[in-house]
Amino acid sequence: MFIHIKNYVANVFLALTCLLAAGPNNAYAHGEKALEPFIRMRTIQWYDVHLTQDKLKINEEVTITGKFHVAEDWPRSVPKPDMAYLNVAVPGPVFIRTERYLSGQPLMSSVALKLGGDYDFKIVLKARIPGRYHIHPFFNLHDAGAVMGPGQWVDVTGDPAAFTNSVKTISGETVDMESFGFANGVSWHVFWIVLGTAWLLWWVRRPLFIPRFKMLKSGHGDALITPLDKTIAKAILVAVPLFVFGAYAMTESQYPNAIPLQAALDQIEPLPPAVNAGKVNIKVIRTEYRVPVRAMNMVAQIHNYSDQPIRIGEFASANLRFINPSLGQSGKNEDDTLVAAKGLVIDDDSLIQPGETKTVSMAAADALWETEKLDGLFRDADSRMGGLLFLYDPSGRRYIASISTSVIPKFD
Ligand SMILES: [Cu+2]
Repeated sequence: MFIHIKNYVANVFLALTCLLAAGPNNAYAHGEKALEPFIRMRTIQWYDVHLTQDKLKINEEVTITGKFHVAEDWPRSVPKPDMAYLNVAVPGPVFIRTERYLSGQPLMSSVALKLGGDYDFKIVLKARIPGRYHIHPFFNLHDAGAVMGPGQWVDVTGDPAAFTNSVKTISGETVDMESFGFANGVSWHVFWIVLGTAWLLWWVRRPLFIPRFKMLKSGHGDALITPLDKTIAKAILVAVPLFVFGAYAMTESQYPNAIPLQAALDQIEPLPPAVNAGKVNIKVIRTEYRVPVRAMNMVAQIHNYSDQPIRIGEFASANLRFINPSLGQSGKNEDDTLVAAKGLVIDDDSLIQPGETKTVSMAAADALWETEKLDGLFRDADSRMGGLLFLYDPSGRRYIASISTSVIPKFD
């Protein structure tokens, strides 16, 4: 038993040493794969995420646009998205966010998302510190965690000293956000730290727990607190609130029109359904994941209610994109590592005619299931998978269907 623990400690130590030795340049992942697979596949389903540029200079802006579907089959164990915050995952304050919109409306605070809704978003970032960063849009879901969108590398070059961030206040004055209020913030922190430490030291310098306990036991408890202690305590009790109110009154008179930090919840509706929404209905009958070949095999019944013949072009789940190569659709980025360009194989890939119901068997196969740690699904208490199926008619118009299915693992 003891040997066991010793080995374990040695292993942990070794692992930590390796991590440290690898250095920050090798630390590529930053939590994209950390959440349970069923959360990444069945909560926020990102698609069409696009960056306007991946090389920018200090002070230049990059706009991230994209869409996401809020899965209907939201996992039972994940709190509903009644409070969600859209942000961008970057390593530290290397950008500033200057604008943010959801479904065309300015997004100020957190937002409640509606299950089954589709939203589009737009975030504008301004480069602040040079470097090479992997940036992702992501949703912070209250009580659940961060669901990452697809990431992309961005290079920022230039002189960090040239960065400017000034805004015009409502009183008409222009302030530099990089330094505004900094001295004030530091002074308040120093003030409270000094006051708190002094009060602590005042008591710590005397005999502590055991001598005090003994005095208390022997009935000399009164001697532990001197009249001077009481005087100081009373002075602090009066002086601190007075000081705080005084400072507050000064701030009020100096900045009469201040807007407090906003704590309300934004109410933003999903996008109106696309004209062809609901024209394709997909019922997944059976899904097996074949562990050795890393293939998700789905048998699905597809009802085409539209007036156009359609074909399956892509299956997307947890930011992985499995493309049907015979269709070669959907503007994929060649160096996007999360795209399996030949990942989707369909047994009967002929057109599904208007009004037709066809049962097809699809295989989304790629090592990405494993490298993205989605194959851990079977070790979860919730082995359901979800994703978006993109279908196209001959004119290239896209039909999106959200699917959800339980998955049976196959080990042969
Ligand atoms: Cu990343």
